[in-house]
Amino acid sequence: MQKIALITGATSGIGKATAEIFAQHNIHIILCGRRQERLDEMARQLGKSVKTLTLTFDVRDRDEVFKQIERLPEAWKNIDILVNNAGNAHGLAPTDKADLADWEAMIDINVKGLMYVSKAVIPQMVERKTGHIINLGSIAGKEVYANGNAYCASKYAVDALNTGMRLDLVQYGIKVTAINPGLVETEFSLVRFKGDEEKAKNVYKGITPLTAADVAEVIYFAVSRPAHVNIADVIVFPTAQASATTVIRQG
Ligand code: NDP
Ligand code: 8X3
Repeated sequence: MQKIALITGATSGIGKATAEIFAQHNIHIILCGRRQERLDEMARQLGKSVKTLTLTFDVRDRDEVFKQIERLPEAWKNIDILVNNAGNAHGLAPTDKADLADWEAMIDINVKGLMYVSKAVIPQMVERKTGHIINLGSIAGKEVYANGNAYCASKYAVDALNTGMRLDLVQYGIKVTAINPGLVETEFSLVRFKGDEEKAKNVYKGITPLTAADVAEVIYFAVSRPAHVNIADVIVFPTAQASATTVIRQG
């Protein structure tokens, strides 16, 4: 039977690459994000090989999240794989200078948004006693670094939610996996630095960062294990990185 995956943040970076690799392996996909045009284009591309459906919502909008997931057509209701990927860093500033609105955005999107989507999707997995939830954490959810403050807090929360989900849902045969990447070149740094391309580029200067496809391959590896195997928690670094702040740059 063909599986159905719901991927949040499918318009860019890791979510987009995950949708692409899932499509290559014949998994039907519910593509979620805020940028409708990008979702439409992805649905057009991936729709050549698998069935796709797009849902446009901001994960911060609790009512909209529940409304759209509850209203899924019958054929799409049984979601086998949930990829909780939507999220970003907003700002990189010390605690005393950081913008409180940025802090709120990261908690609202990375933590509360992930909670809303999970609570909307999990009941049918519990009822069917099957499912796989992939939570995108980060090395920032394993180590706090200077100026990382609220982004790290949001990813530590994802780490705790991931473990909590695994403990609570194991009785239903639901797999829960955390994928925790280090430096991946996507739109992530552009968002963190509010569109400043120079600053975004500097994050990856002198190293070969991970690509979104590198991370997507790890996600696909996790979802393609046999029924009795759960990849619980993975850290993925570029070779030049050994911790959140230990990065060997050339030149
Ligand atoms: P991108 O900026 O490339 O992608 C972020 C995705 O999240 C976009 O598809 C965006 O879609 C979606 N998104 C952001 N805010 C919202 C929102 N409010 N509602 C709905 N969707 C939203 O970044 P990445 O692909 O790098 O990031 C994906 C995940 O991986 C994040 O959780 C990030 O924290 C994590 N991560 C990234 C790392 C990196 O170095 N890049 C390292 C470790 C973890 P749209 O704008 O269309 O809504
Ligand atoms: C993204 C990786 O190092 O910018 O989660 O926090 S880092």
